[in-house]
Amino acid sequence: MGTFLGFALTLSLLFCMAQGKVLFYDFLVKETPIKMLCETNRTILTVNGLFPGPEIRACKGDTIYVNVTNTGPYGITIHWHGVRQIRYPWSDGPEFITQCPIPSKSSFLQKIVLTEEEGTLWWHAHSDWSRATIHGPLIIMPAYGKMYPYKFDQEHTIVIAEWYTRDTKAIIDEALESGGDPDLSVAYTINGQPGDSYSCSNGSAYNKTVVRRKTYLFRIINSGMNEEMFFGIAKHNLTVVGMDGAYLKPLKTNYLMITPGQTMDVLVTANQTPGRYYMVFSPFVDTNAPSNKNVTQGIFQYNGNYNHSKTPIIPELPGFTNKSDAGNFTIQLRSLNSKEHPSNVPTKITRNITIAVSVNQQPCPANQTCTGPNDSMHSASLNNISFSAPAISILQAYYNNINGVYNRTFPDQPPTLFDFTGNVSALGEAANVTTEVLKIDYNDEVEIRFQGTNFGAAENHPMHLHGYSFYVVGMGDGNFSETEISKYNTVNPPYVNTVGLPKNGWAAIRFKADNPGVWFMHCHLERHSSWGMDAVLIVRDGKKKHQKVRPPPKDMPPCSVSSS
Ligand SMILES: [Cu+2]
Repeated sequence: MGTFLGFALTLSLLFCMAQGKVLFYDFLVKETPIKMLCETNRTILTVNGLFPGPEIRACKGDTIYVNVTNTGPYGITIHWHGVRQIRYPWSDGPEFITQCPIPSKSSFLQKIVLTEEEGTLWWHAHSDWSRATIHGPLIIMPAYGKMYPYKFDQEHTIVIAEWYTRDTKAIIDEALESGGDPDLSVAYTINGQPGDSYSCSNGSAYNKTVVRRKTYLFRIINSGMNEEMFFGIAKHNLTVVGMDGAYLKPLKTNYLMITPGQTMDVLVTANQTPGRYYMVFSPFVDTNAPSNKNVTQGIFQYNGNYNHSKTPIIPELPGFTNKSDAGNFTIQLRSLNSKEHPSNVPTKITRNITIAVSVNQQPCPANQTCTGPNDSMHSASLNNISFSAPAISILQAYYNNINGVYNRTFPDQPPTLFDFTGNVSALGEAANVTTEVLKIDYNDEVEIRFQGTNFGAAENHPMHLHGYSFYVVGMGDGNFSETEISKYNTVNPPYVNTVGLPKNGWAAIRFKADNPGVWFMHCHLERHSSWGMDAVLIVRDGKKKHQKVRPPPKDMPPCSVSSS
């Protein structure tokens, strides 16, 4: 009997045994002691005492309830990254966009409505910089009776994170007050382990034991705060088969580049001489801004008899600054576009938006000392608007018709046209600090062209949209030009929730606005988002009953309680 139960449990981790299940999870946010590298006496905020946090595992189309109880010292929110939350933005999570923080010593029952998502997603805190330690996998298997479009023997989740030596809320609070750079992370971790390249690691590293000739599905999540990463395993090919909760046309490569916010599903076959091989994440740094240039190493280790004491073989990865290798990987990605998983790229665009993406500087307020560039304050913007969060949530203001919380004048085009990626030194670098939303009609077919600019420390910006995945129909260096439209891929572009906008380049995305609600759109580099590289899309209700935002739950966290 015990064997049978064990067998059934193992099966349910691999295949879905029923359709449209309702699942329940408990998340306890709490201060947790942790030993990391040379720090022996640290406390971090975790969910259920785990770093990375607990896995949520569901099937396509399931509904998940997560009872989030906050016992931490300040308010937090949790976001289900890549879940569309059709007609139900109430549980989406970004603070002051769809809810106020869950106060200390209280709970919020969040409802995660899965529909089309299939593959690897993740969840993370979406308040201040708490997501540095509050994050974990959200794995969605094919629906009951359906198969993966590829074969593997075993699966395995890899969560990349950045380790800071201080409380991350204190780091960002201080940086925003002084206008200076926030602390850099000091290490990258693989499933909570920095690996043997760091002092005090005592030679320990994350270790995945493999069996020769077996194929492994690696579900890779970049929960890092501020850096894109290259990844590779010495001597082994990677086949990328999924991204951001959707399937890709299999792409064989010996390295990949993954931005913060992105997830990738990768097949690896253990087909080399039995031995120990390093798997390495190394940052992609295409900017003059300060950055953590360490790497993190885990070990891909064959079982069986061979000389285990030999130093593992190191993979050859692109150098830190190799923009062309980063781009060459990204532009090869295609969606699977099979009969069972078709692409539906919008082709009758009814709303065309161009958004200039900039790193700015704001003048230092009178009677204050600022530690940003040239004694100014760091800032960032979309279409020259540096987003300022209101004191109550935009969703609550929108739903309840409360005036004075936000303006509706986010422009569809950059307010001034200039050579975005050229010499911008003669132009002023300050943006308008304000709270604007972009209103979109239900069922609009939307194209957004993100245009990078050369202000400040230009770099790759992983632009993330809540409430939607979108097709990346085009991408390139320099300024966008209309001649690019004829080169768009409208057949099988990748369907993702986060696109790495190339440094001083552009990216064009398309989606059908079929999910009414209030949806955050922001750079997934935490320092840029904190500096204002954010916008809010309000997709209006449709005319029919099933095209409207559902009513809120009764236990929405109150907005009157201060979060700090
Ligand atoms: Cu950015």
